[in-house]
Amino acid sequence: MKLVSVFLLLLAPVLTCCLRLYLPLDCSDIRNNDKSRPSGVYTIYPIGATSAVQVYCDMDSAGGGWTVFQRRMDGSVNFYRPWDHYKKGFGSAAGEYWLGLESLFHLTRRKKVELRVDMEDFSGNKVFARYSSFSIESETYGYRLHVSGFNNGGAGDSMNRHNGQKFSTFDKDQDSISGNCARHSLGAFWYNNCFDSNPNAVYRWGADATIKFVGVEWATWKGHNYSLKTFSMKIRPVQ
Ligand SMILES: [Ca+2]
Repeated sequence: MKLVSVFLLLLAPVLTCCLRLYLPLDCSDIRNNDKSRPSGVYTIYPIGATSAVQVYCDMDSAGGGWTVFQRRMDGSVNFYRPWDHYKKGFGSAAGEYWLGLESLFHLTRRKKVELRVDMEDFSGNKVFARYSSFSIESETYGYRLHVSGFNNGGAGDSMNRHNGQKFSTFDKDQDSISGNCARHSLGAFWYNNCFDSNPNAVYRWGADATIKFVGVEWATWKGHNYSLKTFSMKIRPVQ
């Protein structure tokens, strides 16, 4: 018995070391480890061994390896939430969710990443926008957004207006107007004065000219009275 205990004690550091080495930081680690892995839900460790979190990995778009940090698809999750929820994340990786600003900060801090935004309307049209550089600052600096290097996949550039902005929720106003963009727009985002992109707003099934500025919008593609069917934001290390 004693010998076994001593053996396990000696083995512990080895196990700890090598298990930690194997924990994927993001979806690109998972893909690089096995290129046959399909798109789906995986566990990643964006802030180290104790930070396990489930995400959806897009292994199909442009070579795969994308870590999805925001996803809308059916209106099943309420996205009108306070700061604390946007910091920690909410929803389900198999469906609609927000990964969380703290995890996102660590993912963009450890590696240089690009951003891809995929969207679809209710007629089955699909477009995207790609940005060669994407990062956010820490909570101390309001999770300020840095996004550049736009590449058009048909969607147009609805992120440029948000570059350099801090993140805002209805209970934490860090936008560029005297009013509260998150409250006006029923969402949470890197609002400016207020937005071209409002992906965390109300899921409301397509076009409706009677209620503008509160849907899942990407203005440079569909304007401010069309709420999209699917929307996802994802990052991948720059190769
Ligand atoms: Ca304000």
